[in-house]
Amino acid sequence: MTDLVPLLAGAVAGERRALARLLTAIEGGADGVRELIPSLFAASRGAHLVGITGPPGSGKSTLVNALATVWRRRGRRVGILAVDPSSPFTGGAIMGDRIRMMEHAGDLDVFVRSMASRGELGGLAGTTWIAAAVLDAAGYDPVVVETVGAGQSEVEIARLAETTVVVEVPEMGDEVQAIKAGLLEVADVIVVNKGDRPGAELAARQLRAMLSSVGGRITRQPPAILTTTALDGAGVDALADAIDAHRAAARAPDQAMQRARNQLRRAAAEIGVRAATAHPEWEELVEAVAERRVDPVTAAERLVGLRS
Ligand SMILES: Nc1nc2c(ncn2[C@@H]2O[C@H](COP(=O)(O)OP(=O)(O)OP(=O)(O)O)[C@@H](O)[C@H]2O)c(=O)[nH]1
Ligand SMILES: [Mg+2]
Repeated sequence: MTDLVPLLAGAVAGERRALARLLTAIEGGADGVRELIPSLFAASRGAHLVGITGPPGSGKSTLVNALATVWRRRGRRVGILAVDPSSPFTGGAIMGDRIRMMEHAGDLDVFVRSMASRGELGGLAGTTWIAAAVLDAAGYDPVVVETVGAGQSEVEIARLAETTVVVEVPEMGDEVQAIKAGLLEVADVIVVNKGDRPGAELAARQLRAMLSSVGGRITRQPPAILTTTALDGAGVDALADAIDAHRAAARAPDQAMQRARNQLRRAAAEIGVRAATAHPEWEELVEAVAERRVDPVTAAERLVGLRS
């Protein structure tokens, strides 16, 4: 088993090479990752964990790049994880992200990493959470996680972030209704990017009207709705303000509890599945279910030790 603790120590001491190697080990689901988690938890410096999600091509990477510029000006060290859930180890989106983030290439206080995760411990969301914790321990704050807002794992990543920014574009049109539920669930800040295109202000107004007409959001503040043009930086200062301002709200006890609940639920689900599939009677019970001798619920309860 690889001992990753020395790499963590190096990353905490500011060694970029150690940090990069550690992230590679995490991405690849190395054996030592599980044992690293308690040290990682203890090494947290309390970075603001920011999730940026939204449809493909809405300008998330460009926006993160522009945000990094603003945050650097404010003296922050910025850690960025661009998560590509669809295409592990392929060039496309990852190369694109690298190019878009090139502006910060010579800046030691911006760390950009693309991840196509295959790790254990909760799949994509679990691995991303661990990688984000590494960047936190290495002294980056904020730590920004970019994901394409398409599937369940992305929503989960958003749930783990303290502040979730959903990036939309002016042309969303009828999509507005469709995205309503998802937006309400995860967004702390909604950005209509590509503000240089027609309809951006209109789209922002529609979103505001829509969100104010929806009740039931009792536990959280309504999201701020902003317009940006990531390409030239218009509105990006205000976006950074909104994200920074949300940090305090995100750390209110009820919000922290909700995030902890989500984390624990996800970890428990993952561990439950792992325990079940590693159980010596797994194959036997699979057969029994296939032959309809046992129902799947009873079998699962037996596998996780809830029934003998
Ligand atoms: N007109 C205009 N184009 C933009 C703006 N922001 C980004 N783009 C362009 O939109 C395209 C997609 O930008 P990305 O930043 O890669 O978008 P993304 O959401 O990260 O894309 P994926 O990671 O592939 O989902 C690029 O060609 C950008 O140059 C903007 O404010 N205005
Ligand atoms: Mg991107």
